[in-house]
Amino acid sequence: MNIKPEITIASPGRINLIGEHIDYNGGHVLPAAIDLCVRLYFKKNNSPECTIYSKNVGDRFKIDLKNIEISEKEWHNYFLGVIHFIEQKYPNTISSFDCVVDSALPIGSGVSSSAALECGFAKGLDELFDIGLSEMDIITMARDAEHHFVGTKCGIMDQFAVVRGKKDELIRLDCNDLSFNYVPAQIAPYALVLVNSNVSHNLATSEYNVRRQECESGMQHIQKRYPQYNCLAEVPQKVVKEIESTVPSKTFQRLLYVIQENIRTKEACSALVDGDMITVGQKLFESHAGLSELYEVSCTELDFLVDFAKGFPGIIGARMMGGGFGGCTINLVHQSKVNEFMEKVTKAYQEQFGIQPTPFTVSIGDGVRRIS
Ligand code: GAF
Repeated sequence: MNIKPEITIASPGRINLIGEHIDYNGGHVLPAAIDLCVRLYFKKNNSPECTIYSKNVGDRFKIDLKNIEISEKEWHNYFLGVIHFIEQKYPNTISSFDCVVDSALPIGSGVSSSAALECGFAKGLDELFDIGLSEMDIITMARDAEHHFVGTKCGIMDQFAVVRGKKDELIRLDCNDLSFNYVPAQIAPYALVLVNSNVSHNLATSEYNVRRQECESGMQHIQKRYPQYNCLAEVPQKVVKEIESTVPSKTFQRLLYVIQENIRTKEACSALVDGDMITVGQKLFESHAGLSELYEVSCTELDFLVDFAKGFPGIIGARMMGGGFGGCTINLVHQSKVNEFMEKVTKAYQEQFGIQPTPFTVSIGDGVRRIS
């Protein structure tokens, strides 16, 4: 399906340098939008229905605006959810339209192709129908679509980075009060290399939601004794150690990880500002160890990729990125070693798992925008 678009939107994926599984615990994260985007093409139509066509799925579906309900097909829900939440806040602002989606982002790979799609879709509808959505409307509506239509109880980091991303800047976001500032991504002489493991274990959504519940229940235990704390990421480590015997051991591990990762993120951010890239890299390795051993959201393939990076000259830091159970690792690689690393990691991973990984460099780009 091809349309002559009235509006074209570019909506980027995101990286997260450090601060994983921290957003829904009210801590600090350090994401950025990247130069890889999903493009969405929009035009109004005069038919009673809307048509969405995804070039990546190779399929289309129709939407009756009077009857927006959760679909059995997951990919429909990204669009249905966004329409539902726009209609809830700004009733009767959307009329029939056609939309074509073409994504250069690998799907299910930890670069948040889903937030890119939802935010890009909301932005396109806003431009097409002049709805007047604010940036925070787009961020929260995309997040709510994910919670209530797709079923992942995600935090707000991905949508925030997709909407507020800025070329060559990381975003230091405090997920407790949503205050943020831009931090120049001065990482030279290192480059950002992602390695897509090309595995996506189907535990991803269910275990993600379980982690969130474990943190919430751990926090309730903390608050029974210490009602003054309202944000898990900022609870002092000694408080968590005090309640160790009152919570299941897995819950204790999750709490410890969150508190340590939040501290690491702040330290990495200061090191970045000071130009101390070796410390930044070290924090990435520590973050991966926590994600793998305490938070248990890594997998054999990601652990292999990070171990390989650790032993590779010219790499100062690496870790899994995003929700986990597959997807990409993020690596800080000396610019002179990028090609050699990409070649060697491909060979080693293929020999180990019989799967071809996809290594690629990324640069930091702008957030969601109208390009025509
Ligand atoms: C996914 C979620 F969508 C984010 O909100 C975040 O929790 C991330 O996993 C882990 O840091 O991308």
